[in-house]
Amino acid sequence: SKERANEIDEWFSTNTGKTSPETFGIAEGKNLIVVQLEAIQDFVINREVEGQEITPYLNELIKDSAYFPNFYHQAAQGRTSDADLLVNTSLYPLATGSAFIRYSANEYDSISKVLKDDGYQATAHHAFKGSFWNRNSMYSSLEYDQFYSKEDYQPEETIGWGASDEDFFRQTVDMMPADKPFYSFMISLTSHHPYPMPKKHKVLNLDNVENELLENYLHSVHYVDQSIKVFVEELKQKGLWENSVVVFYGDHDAKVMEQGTNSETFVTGDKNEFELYKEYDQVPLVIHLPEDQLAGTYEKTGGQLHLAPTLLHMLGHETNDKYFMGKDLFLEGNRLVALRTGSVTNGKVWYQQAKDGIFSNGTCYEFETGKKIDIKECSSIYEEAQQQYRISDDIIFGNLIKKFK
Ligand code: GP9
Repeated sequence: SKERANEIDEWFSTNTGKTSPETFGIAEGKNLIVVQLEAIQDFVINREVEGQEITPYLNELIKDSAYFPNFYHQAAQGRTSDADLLVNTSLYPLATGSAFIRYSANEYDSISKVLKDDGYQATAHHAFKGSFWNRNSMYSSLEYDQFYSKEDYQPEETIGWGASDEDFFRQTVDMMPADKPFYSFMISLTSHHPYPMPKKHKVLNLDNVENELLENYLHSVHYVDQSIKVFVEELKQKGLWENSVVVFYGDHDAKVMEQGTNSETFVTGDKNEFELYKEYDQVPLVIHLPEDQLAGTYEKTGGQLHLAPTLLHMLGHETNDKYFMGKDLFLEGNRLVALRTGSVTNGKVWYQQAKDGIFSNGTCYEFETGKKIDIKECSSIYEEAQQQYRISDDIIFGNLIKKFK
């Protein structure tokens, strides 16, 4: 109804678009390179197994970057495509199915559109079939100048579903324009479940890891880490590293926590129930800026929904006339993180949904201590999450952004 549309429009004008004065325009005119990493979770960062670092390169890179260890994926059934939607359009994924498949013809606001209006070239890169997750169609709605998919890559090595990440990264750098500021959105692939790796890439000694899925995952993650190193070196060689904001984040969980196996103990150690819930949805977020600006560890909570305004603000773009639901991560305090799987946090309390989905059957934890507290303490963040899902769903189901304009 018209009334509901007005209500939603009003919600955006009062709740979103605020910029952080310390970071607004900090990377004005720079390129933006966003790398969505397949199934990379945060528990591998700064983690050793039998004396070996799993991600030695990322562990170094985060020292020169803004690193958010308390960052969460918010993907649902649409998995990789949901993470893409969250990051590029700052809307929530649907409760069922993938918006990429069900609503690709909609009008969306997106990082690509904002930057293209400013003269950037915007391209998407993923070395798999262009039709997968209906990307061909969705990316034309997001108005990328070009989507480079499977046929555009000539891999020297194929791992799992397609071109090795190393080939993908190298060849994507060659596709980046030299004459114009650009936005490159890239989706890696090698670390896809169930993480099969050729023998020559299994370089870690994992003799004591009994769970095969976890073992393959760790080998795969280590390989991706080393491919990122190649990627960054290539960017440096081309003079792009110092002219670009380069972002890495994990798209969704890796499904390696199997109850009662040593994969669970590896992942969880002696963590309590609450820490376990958190860790299950934590993915790393690493934002590298020219001259290592803003380098440091940011413990505040945040999620994929918040990236579009954060990055656009850094590049000097206001977003208050856009329908982005997220908020700048560099604004003071924690961001609300609502996971479509039923958890919600604001960095003070954490709501964990029960299997039946009934609010009062869920559990409320104090974020700082992991102690269970009265469920009422979680009711306001739960309500807020529900309200935001309704707004996002109404926008997508009703193609409202088109109507608002
Ligand atoms: C396929 C890749 C994997 O193109 O992005 O998608 P997922 O199965 O992780 O959703």
